[in-house]
Amino acid sequence: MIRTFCQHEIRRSCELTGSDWQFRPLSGEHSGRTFRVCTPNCWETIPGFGSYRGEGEYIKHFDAHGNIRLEFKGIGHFAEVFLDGEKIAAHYNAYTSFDAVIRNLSAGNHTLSVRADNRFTDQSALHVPNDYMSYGGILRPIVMENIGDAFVERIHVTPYRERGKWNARIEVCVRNVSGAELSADLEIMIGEEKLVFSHVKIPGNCQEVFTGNLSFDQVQEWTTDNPVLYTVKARFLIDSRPVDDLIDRFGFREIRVEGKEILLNGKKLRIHGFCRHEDHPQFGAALPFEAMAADLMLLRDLGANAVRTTHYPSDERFLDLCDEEGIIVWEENHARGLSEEQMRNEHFEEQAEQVILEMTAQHYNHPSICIWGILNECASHTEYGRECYRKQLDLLKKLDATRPRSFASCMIKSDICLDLADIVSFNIYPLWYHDSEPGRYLADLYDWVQDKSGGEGKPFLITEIGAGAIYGFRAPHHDKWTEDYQAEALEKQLNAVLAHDGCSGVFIWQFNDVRVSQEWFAGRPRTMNNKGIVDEYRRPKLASNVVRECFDRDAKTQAS
Ligand code: ADA
Repeated sequence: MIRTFCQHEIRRSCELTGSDWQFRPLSGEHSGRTFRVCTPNCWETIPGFGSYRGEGEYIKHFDAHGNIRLEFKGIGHFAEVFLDGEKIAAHYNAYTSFDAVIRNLSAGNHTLSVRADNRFTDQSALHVPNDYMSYGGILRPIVMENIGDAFVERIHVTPYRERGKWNARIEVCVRNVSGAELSADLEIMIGEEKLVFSHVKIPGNCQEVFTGNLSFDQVQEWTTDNPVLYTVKARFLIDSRPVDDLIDRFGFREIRVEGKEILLNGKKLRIHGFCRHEDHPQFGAALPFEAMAADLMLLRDLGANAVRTTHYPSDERFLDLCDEEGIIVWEENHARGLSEEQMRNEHFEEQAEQVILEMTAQHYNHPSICIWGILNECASHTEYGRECYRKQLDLLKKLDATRPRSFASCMIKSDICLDLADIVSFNIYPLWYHDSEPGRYLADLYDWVQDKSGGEGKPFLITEIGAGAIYGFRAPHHDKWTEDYQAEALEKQLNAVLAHDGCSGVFIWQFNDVRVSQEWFAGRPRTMNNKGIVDEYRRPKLASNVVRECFDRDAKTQAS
């Protein structure tokens, strides 16, 4: 499955990922050997490659002809792509899509080679040894599309209310891949409403953005209780003949900050969330759609209404599910815990800003995304770090002024970037990394924020709080790493956060146990981050009952 809805009625597309791929390691003891695999695939799931850090090649033979577009949804984490031996694309970072357009392909069988490299090098400022795993391989689907001389590359829909009515500003980007100027018509439909651009001219090898507005008399808003989605269709016609199209989805909803509140359609938003890594012992980061859907059912059952995509943009199919389920999403660019020295890597700013560009362009229409985040626990306590935060938060605002921006900080009482964010967010671990009493610790931090920190008067979120537990480890002593301790700690932590009237909510760290890179390790039992409320196989720990009770109780309190 590519998306949970049909993206085309005219353009032909098919998923190239699936069976009948070959994997060849290009370094190490196994180089030269060939393995039959199915994709998407993280090579760490191939027997003998559990800790393989190096280069690998995935090969697929397929039939095609004419103009084709290949879209790669996620390759970990340096990618180079070759078609019939010719390089057609390169990309860094595993968590955003990239594409290649090939013109006038001869009819017949062709060979696609996807080379992935998951090594940690100076060229990689974002994928570094860390408290999560940087897997190698084809993490997300690859799609082949048959296109003509031009195709509708993207549609962005910005719903907004004006004089009591809902409107939508629509931007459609069309790419002319032929060498000659094209004269064409463009139709954009939302329900019965239609915009028509007639006899538009697009120069050869150029792209044009067409913008228009539509008004609506009667719409249903997207809310967490009633997440109504609408379909937008763009059709591209040459000589009145439809030659290409693109379909996307959006929701009529408005998210904004007012004083210390986050408002969804004018109503105060209360976050009962989890931080979620894309990780599974059988699939690595290449979770199949069914596994994502199962995670969301579990999250719902735990009383959650929100997910924070830690620490990188999410698979768009998971976002589709969040759109359909009315789950609030904080989506962030890719970074975790980078020191000032790591942020001074010559590639850091360009790589981090590129993720923002791709994340906002590719995920713009998802109504579930209500907060954009950046740079989890990076050096926001330093002047150099501040410059990076400022540039990235400014870039986010330029690309999308409709969503509030934030960053999760661990610079307790030393953060110097809070004035740059719309929402103030902190990661705290009382009862785990320090034995502070959660209520007092939170109140002390909150009071510091309100005292001319630059974050005073803004909404305040706890974006991480939690404790570790090894699944199945129970003991009368209830010491750390027992499920008993985790349950007791979470109860005190959640009660403290949800009782604090300055908090708009919480994202628990974390939903599921995840593998960490052995190069980072940091004393993690099992080379895993064991703070999941469910383990890596999604088996619930004792703390899951505590979370459900706390979230349900708070939901009732808020509703009363
Ligand atoms: C940090 C970090 C998380 C995780 C967590 C932990 O808050 O943002 O990625 O590493 O600590 O488990 O300690």
